[in-house]
Amino acid sequence: MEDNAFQPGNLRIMAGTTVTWRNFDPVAHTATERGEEWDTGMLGEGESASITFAEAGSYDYYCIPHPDMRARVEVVPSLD
Ligand SMILES: [Cu+2]
Repeated sequence: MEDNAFQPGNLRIMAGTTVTWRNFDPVAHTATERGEEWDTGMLGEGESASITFAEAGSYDYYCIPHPDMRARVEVVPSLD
């Protein structure tokens, strides 16, 4: 999370991968799945949280305080 954006934005990862979000901004952000299947909770400057994606699927997420911050994690069974 940097400059009020998820960087990098969309990710394509293999099932079982752990993704870590770290906040480089002075304001707090979250990474929250649209259906609230997962949520990092509020992360202040310098804080981070990790989510492990066990199952394949496409997960759109956003930041609760800044709904214009959006991205997607695509989890695939294997990377070809
Ligand atoms: Cu935010």
